[in-house]
Amino acid sequence: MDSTTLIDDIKTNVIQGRVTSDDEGFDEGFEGKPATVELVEKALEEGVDIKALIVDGLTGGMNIVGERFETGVYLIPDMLAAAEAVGQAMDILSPHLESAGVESKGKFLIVTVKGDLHDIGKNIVSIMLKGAGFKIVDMGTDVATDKIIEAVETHKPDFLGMSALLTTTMREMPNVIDGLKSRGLRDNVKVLIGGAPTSPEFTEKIGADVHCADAFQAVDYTNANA
Ligand code: B1M
Repeated sequence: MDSTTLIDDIKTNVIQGRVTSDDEGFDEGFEGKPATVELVEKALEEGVDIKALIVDGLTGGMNIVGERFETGVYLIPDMLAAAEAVGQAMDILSPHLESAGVESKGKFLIVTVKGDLHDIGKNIVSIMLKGAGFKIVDMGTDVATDKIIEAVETHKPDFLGMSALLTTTMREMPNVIDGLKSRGLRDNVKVLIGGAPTSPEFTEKIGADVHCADAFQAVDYTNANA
């Protein structure tokens, strides 16, 4: 099987919410066929480009899932099944993205902001940065603004990455930046933001340092500013 077909198959299986070959999928005809986990393992064996696998296969699949949710074709359990498939795929890919024994280039604190439970994108960013040689402090999802500011004070990270997937929760980002300013911490840390509703314009407006459309932009920025 060529690598494009393999990546397309991974994307299809994410859309079908199929983690392993035991899962039926939403449409007919998938029973018993290799699913996301088996296909990702095969892709690794065949030396498929991991970046293309993540961007076109996993993220591409989740984007279609999002469109189907928006148009009412998929419900929340369907989104969760797809999210589980991507999560397990990233668990398999993670050791291949983390370069062993690399001296830390700096400390990176990463969170999903208050009120927001989406963590797939944040986790991909974390894994990629770990692979690029940064020490990661991952505070998880739905992290209160005060807790983020306290963690910047305690951990003294070189970078703070904030993720928000909801138009309502992205509004917490300027609160974090204002809190950092009022505690005299803003100049000690570079602030990166990401997540579907964020944009370069929003980044400028709230006084963050950089907008990252994907995990690769986060790696490029941190490497350039380490
Ligand atoms: Co939610 N959800 N969801 N959801 N969900 C969206 C975001 C939505 C756009 C779907 C839609 O309507 N089309 C919509 C938001 C609408 C809006 O605000 N405008 C939405 C909604 C409405 C909701 C609920 C409110 C639904 C409900 O309950 N009625 C609810 C909210 C829960 C909450 O957070 N409080 C909810 C719940 C969920 C699930 C729990 C079911 C599940 C999350 C599971 C999980 O994360 N563990 C889920 C999912 C899976 C999605 C979609 C389908 C996929 C998100 C995703 O994982 N994308 C999403 C639709 C979509 O985005 N197409 C949707 C793949 C991921 C790799 O991309 O997260 O963008 P992304 O991350 C990228 C970049 O953005 C960037 O790099 C990443 C990797 O390349 N990036 C960063 C992200 N963060 C970064 C931080 C950085 C740098 C880069 O810092 C350095």
